[in-house]
Amino acid sequence: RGGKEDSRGALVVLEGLDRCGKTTQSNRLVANLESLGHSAELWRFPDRTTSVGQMISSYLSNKSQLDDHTIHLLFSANRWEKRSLMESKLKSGITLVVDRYSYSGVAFSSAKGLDIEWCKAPEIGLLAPDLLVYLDIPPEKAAERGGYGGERYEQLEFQKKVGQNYQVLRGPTWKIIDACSPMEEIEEQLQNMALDCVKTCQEGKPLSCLWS
Ligand code: FDM
Repeated sequence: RGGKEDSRGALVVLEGLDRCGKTTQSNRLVANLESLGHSAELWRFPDRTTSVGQMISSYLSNKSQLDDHTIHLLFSANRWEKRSLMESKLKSGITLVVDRYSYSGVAFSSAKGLDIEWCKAPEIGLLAPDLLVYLDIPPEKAAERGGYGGERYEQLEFQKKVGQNYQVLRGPTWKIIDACSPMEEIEEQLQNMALDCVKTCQEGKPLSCLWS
C-alpha cells in the first residue's frame, strides 16, 4: 500500500449550523488547495440541480409540503445519486470539499423528532469523509449574523435543536473549529487540516463508508 496506484483525492466535509460560515470557508479552501497545486472541487448538499434536488429546494422554500420521513429520504437519495461520481472523482485524484453531508441530514431531521437511528440508516454505505470539520457557533451568535434567508429551517429555536443533535453525533475524529474566530484564522486552520488529510489520501489511505 502507498504506491501511486492507491493515490486518490480526499473527501473533506464541512458541517455546522446555518450562518456558521461553511460556504465562505469551503470556497476559500478550494481556492487555496488549487493555488497550492492540488485539484479540488466544491460540492454542496442538497445538490439542487438534480430532479430530486429540485423537490428539496421547493420544500425548503416552503413552496411544497412533504412528510418529515419523505423529505429525509429525499435528502439521502440526493447523496446516493451522487455517490458513484463522488467515488470516481476521488479515485481520479480530485479532492472534494463538501458543504454539508449526512450529518446535516441526521441533525436536521432528528430536530423534528424523528428517531436518530432511523435517520442514520439510509446513509449507510455512502462514502465516509476523510476529514470532517465542524464550524462551531452558538445558535444565538449565528442568528445575530442575520441573513437568515427565510428558508424553512432558518429559525433560532430550530437551530438550537439542530446544534444539540450535532453534539450527539459528534465523534472523536471530528475536528472542531471555533466559528467565531476571525475568518483568516479559520481559513488557515482549515487549510492545515485539509493539507494533512490530502497527504494521507495521496499516500493511499483506503476509502471507507458510513457510519465509520
Ligand atoms: N439539510 C441539508 C437537511 O435538512 N438535510 C440534509 O441532508 C442536508 C444536506 O437543508 F437548512 C438542510 C440544512 C439547511 C437546508 O442547506 C439547506 P443550505 O446549505 O442552506 O443549502
